[in-house]
Amino acid sequence: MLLIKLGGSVISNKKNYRDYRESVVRGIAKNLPKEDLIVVHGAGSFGHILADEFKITDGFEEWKRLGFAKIERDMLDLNLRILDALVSEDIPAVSMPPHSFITMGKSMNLDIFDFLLEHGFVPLTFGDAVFDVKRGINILSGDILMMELAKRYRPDKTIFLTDVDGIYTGPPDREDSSLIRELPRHLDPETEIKVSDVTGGMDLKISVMREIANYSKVYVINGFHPERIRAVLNDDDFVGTVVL
Ligand code: ATP
Ligand code: IP8
Repeated sequence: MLLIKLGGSVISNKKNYRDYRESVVRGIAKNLPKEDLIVVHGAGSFGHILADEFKITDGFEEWKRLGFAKIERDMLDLNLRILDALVSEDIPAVSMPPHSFITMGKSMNLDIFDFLLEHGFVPLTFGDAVFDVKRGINILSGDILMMELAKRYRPDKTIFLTDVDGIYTGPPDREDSSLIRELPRHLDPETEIKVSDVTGGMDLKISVMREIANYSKVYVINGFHPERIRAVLNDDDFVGTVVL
C-alpha cells in the first residue's frame, strides 16, 4: 500500500488565498497507482490563511463562527478539485472530510477506512478545521492524519510531497543548506547536527515522519516532479529524502 500526502505547498501557492495549482495536481494524479492507495492533502492557502486570521487553534469564540464556516467551505472546495483530478485518472477515490467524523479530544475512529479499502476504494482525506472537545474548534493537521493512518495500515511506502526536493540541513533557499538523502529515524547526535537548523512547520513534520518510519518507509520528494513518485514506487534512484 502507498500512503501519500499532497502538501499544501504543492497544491496551492501558500502566499495567495485560494490559489490552486490545477496542472500540478493533475500531473501528480497521473503518477499515482489506481489501487492500494490512501491520499491525504494539506490545506495550503485554502486553510492556513483564515485559520491564522481567525485564531482557530486558540478555540471557539463567537466572532470566529463565520471564519470557521469559510474554512470548511474552502477545504471542501479544494478537496473537490483534488477528487476530480483523481477520478479523472480513473482512481476510485472517495472523500472523507475530517470535520464530519473526527472530534479532537476523542479517540479517532477510522473504521470507515477499513470498509473503503476492503472494497477497493481509495480514501481521500485532508487537514481540516474540526470540532474539539475542550476548545470547541481546532485545526487537525494532515500530518497527524498521516501518522494515524500509517499506524493503522502500515503501508509499504509513505510519501510526503512538498515544494522542495526533500529535507534540507537548513532553509532550502540558503546557500549552505544541502539535501539530506537519508535521515535516520532514531535521534543520534550526528544526525541532530545535520537537522539542527530546521525550523517552523518542518520541525514538527520531521518528528511525524520519524514516528511513521516505525511503521513504513518514508520518502519526502518534490511534488513539482511527479515522475519521482514512480521512481520511489519502482525502487529506482530518485531525488529526495528517505527516512529509515
Ligand atoms: P501543509 O502543511 O500546508 O500541507 P506542506 O506539507 O507542503 O504544507 P510546509 O509546512 O509548507 O509543508 O513545509 C514545506 C516547506 O518547509 C517548504 O516550502 C520549505 O521551504 C520549508 N522548509 C523549511 N526548512 C526546511 C528544511 N530544512 N527542509 C525542507 N523544507 C524546509
Ligand atoms: O495543511 C491544516 O492541515 P495541514 C488544516 O495538513 C487547516 O497542516 C484547515 C489549516
